[in-house]
Amino acid sequence: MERTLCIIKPDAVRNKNIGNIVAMIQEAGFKILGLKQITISQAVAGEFYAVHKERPFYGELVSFMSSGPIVPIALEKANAVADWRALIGATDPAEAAEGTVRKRYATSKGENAVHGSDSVENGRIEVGFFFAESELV
Ligand code: FUP
Repeated sequence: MERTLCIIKPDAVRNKNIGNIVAMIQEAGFKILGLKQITISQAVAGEFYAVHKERPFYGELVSFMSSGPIVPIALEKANAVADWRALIGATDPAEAAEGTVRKRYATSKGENAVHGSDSVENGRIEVGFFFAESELV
């Protein structure tokens, strides 16, 4: 079984879309291994997105991700990484396909409602970033 990390980002939490996004996850057949609501510091957000450190949008991304509560969700399913990315849609909601999470709920390319791991290896690493193994059922 493959694992991937979803994060419901601060914009989607503020817009009261936690329930809508969890419903999409469950209707698509993912098993929820862990789910919590937390607020992260700029330092933690910066660590999570360290791969983007040199990108021009890094500062805004880190500020945004620490601007309010987020909901990390550990997901499991066969082909979880690719299937969750397909359900999320393109980074920019203007380019996201009909029926995707970002098409429905994202505000902009920067405030785009959800995160999804980009590889099987990162899926494992990112689930471990937010959850101890003992928190996963
Ligand atoms: P994605 O995998 O679709 O979440 O996109 P990336 O890993 O390329 O980017 C991570 C996050 O950085 C995005 F969710 C939002 C932010 N970002 C911007 O703000 N501007 C950009 O041009 C690209 C990404």
